[in-house]
This record gives sequence, C-alpha cells and structure tokens, in this order.
Amino acid sequence: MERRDRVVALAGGVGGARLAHGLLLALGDESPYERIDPADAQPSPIYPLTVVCNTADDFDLYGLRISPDCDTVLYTLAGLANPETGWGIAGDIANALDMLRRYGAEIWFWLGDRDLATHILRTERLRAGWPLSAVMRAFGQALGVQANLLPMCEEPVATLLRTSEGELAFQEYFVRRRQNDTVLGVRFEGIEQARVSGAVRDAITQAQAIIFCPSNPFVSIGPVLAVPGMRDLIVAASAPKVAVSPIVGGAAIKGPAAAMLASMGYEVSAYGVATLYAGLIQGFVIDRADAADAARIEALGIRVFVTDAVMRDQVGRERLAREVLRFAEEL
Ligand code: FO1
Repeated sequence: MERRDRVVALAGGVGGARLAHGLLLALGDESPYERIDPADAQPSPIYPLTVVCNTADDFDLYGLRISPDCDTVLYTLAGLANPETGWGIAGDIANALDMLRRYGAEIWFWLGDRDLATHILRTERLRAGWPLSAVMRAFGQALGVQANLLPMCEEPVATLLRTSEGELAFQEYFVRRRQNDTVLGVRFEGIEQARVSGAVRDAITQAQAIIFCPSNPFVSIGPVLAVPGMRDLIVAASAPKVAVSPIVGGAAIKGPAAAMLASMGYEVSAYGVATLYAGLIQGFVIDRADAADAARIEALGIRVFVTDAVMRDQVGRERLAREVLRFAEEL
C-alpha cells in the first residue's frame, strides 16, 4: 500500500483483534503521518489504521462497565494480550476475583487484576461523562497503541440471543453457558438509538481499504453493520471492501460461528459467510481448505483470494494482513 494509506478494519473478538494486529504490523513502518512528512504534522497523530470495534458484547459486572472486544483489540495492538486465550492480559492474576469469591460473589467471568484496572477507570470516566471513544483513545495512547481504536458507536448496545431456553444476554450465552445453547436469532438492544460517530464516518469515508476481519458475522461484525447508517456508509465508501473468512474447512477458527451458521439456516462454509456479506464486499479471502468454494463465491459477484487464512503466530498475522491489503489494492 502507498505511504498515505488509510485502512479501516471492522473487528470483534479474538480473530478480529489478531488480524487488526497484523494490519498494524503491515502498515506500521508508515505511522504516524507526521513521521513521514514533518510539514504535515498534526496536533494529534493520524494513524494509517483505524479499527472500528464491536461494542454489543459490553456489559456490567460488579458495578463495572466491561468492553471485551474493545479491550481485546487494545491489549492485542499493545502487545499485552494473553497469547493462550487471546483476551485478557498476559501474566495477569486474579487476586481481586479470589476475594470476591470469599465474599460469596458469583464468579463466572474471569477478570484479572490488571484488566480490572481498565474496567475501573473506564467506569469512572464514563460516569464522569466521557464518551467511550475518548476513554479508549486515552487507553490506547497510554499503552502506546499506534492505531485509532474506535467503538462502533458511543451509545450502549446489547446483543441478545434467542435460544430454545429463552433470550440470553451475550456473555450469559458466551461465557457462563459456554455457547451450549442453540441460537435461533440475534437482536441488538438499543441499536435504534445508536449513531455513527463523526470519527467513524470520516474513517470509512476516507478509507482506501475496508477490511472485515475474520470475526463472527452475526455477533461481532453484525452489530457494527446494524448501527443505523453504517451499512449504507460502507456500501457508499469508495474503498474496496474485503472480508476474511472466519470459517476454515467447515469449522470456525475460534468460537461459535459455525454453530450459529447452522442454527440460523446458513451453509457452514466460507460460502455461507460470503452469502451474508454479498452486496457489501468486493473481495473475500478464504483458506486453501475451502478453495473448492471459490467458484460459488465468485458467482455472488465477489472476487476470491485463496491463501493460508489461519494466523498461527505474529508472523502469520502480518503475512495474512499484507496479502489482504495487496488483494484489496487489485480490486
Ligand atoms: N471469554 C471467556 O470465554 N471466558 C471468560 O472468562 C472471559 C473473560 C473476559 C474478560 C475480559 C475480556 O476483555 C474478555 C473476556 N472474555 C472471556 C472474552 C469475551 O467473552 C468476549 O466477549 C468474547 O471473546 C467474544 O468476543
């Protein structure tokens, strides 16, 4: 990509954060702009990468506001993420959680002590009237993150899942009940009040590539696209739009995407994901294991790039990100 590229990544969950990290590594030697041309210096840096992050997983626990997907992107881009889980902070310990347990509090969501600091300060600042984007910007700056991390919206939105056991809040389904329920439908409470912020609008409008990370299309990318006006904004943007498949060889790389595709009536394949993004993207990156799907995906009007779509380590993230950017340039 050129020196002045602006790339927007739509992300949620661990897979999204990992590709966002790859994009940061791939674009890293170009950031921030003022390092390239001092005459263009801005009062605050404009980074080549903007990550628009799902916030519909956000919830309250022990009086604290928790934003798991924003934090997963924050920690991953800061090089702090726990490499095993993909979420939380590497080496974190849970003394506070142990004490909560002694007090008889219910413990079902693992919160490390360092991670708790993030939730404490976020909650204080939100109560003081900061928008979530300002909280995340301050966290990013403090941790040296060389990218713009934007929540999909400032307003609270909550993913609710319709299951045979009734409607479940997202973390109730995902963590407490270990994704064991069959998901029959998804809705985003509060989405009608959500707005595309000026910062998200500018990033998408000015983008030279828009990347849909290999995140769950229903509960990670779905809420981002459901913000009123977001889908139209993305469709109208001049940038090429490329998605990376979260499904490889008929299974999700991580999480419940495959089970959700099946229970919501879609084919459990890269093709199934492509049908969800048809009309939105021009390019789709799939794994070699799914090369046989390429012709059917291209018949949807989407160009296909076949590669190793699994990010096994940091080198793999950067390699996949470079391939995605090169593919976007060709579209
Ligand atoms: N995911 C889990 O499966 N179990 C947990 O205990 C857990 C704790 C947790 C704490 C902080 C955080 O930022 C994320 C955490 N996650 C946990 C991941 C979280 O549920 C995310 O919403 C999912 O990864 C979906 O994006």
